[in-house]
Amino acid sequence: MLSETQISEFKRQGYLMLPELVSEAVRGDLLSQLQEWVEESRQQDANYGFDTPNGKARFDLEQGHTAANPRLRRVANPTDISEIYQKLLFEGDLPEAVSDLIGPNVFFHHCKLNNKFPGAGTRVEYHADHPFDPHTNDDGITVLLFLDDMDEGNGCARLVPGSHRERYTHFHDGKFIGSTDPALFDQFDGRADSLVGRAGDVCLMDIWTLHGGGPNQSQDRDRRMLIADYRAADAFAIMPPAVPSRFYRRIVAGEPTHVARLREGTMETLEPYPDDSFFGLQGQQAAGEGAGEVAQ
Ligand SMILES: O=C(O)CCC(=O)C(=O)O
Repeated sequence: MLSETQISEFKRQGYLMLPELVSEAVRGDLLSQLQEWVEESRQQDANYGFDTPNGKARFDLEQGHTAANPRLRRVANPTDISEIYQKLLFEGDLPEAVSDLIGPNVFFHHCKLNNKFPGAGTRVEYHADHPFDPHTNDDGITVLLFLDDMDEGNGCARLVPGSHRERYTHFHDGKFIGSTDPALFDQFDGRADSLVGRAGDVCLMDIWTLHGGGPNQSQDRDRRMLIADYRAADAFAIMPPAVPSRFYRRIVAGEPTHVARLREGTMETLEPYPDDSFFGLQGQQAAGEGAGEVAQ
């Protein structure tokens, strides 16, 4: 599906844009499902939905969430509760494009839906994805599907080209903090590309590429993005998945294997962290958490 030129571009910059990959009809179905979850969230006042494989909350609410002003900022593994998401992520163009980059045998690792609603204060601090889920090798892709038009005004992601060839610790004082050292954020901002695009576009990102992004400062523009993590079938986790899906290790291209491929070198490993929220781990409180309280 991908040309040699596209594959070279991916290898050079650590990401590749595929414009207009997902149709308006499919996007409409994904968004209607999200809207149902937003409506349901009106009845909640703290993170909820603990029917997940590790008992952490599926639905993450930003501080300030109320019934009148719902602030559902993230849904972990929408695939686990919606067939629309399964169909898109397990069949067709997305697994095919991923296998063009990391080889014929690919498994689905997990996914999440990030909802930066207008006025959302939530940011994403610079991090790579592999340190959250280290495996025996690094052949993995994160797919970013734009569900809305995105630019800096509504908090598009920022990707640091070339950073997939660099390594930065995600630990501070011996603790996994879910981001690189905050002292480096300005430097990364100076190097980053703003991931500007239209609804339906897809970005394929190397799991070592540093990425982050600011809040949605617009008054009326949603910024909803589906994020899915895929790995080569011969990559085996060296710790349990951070956001486990009930479809974890489902083969979406090629064949399964029981033979792990190892890469040389070193890698940071982490204990499963207690936060149920990615944003909590990065130091941003969820609804129901008191001011000044440290997320555990
Ligand atoms: O929503 C975004 O802009 C990126 C989020 C991200 O990197 C994540 O949730 O892991």
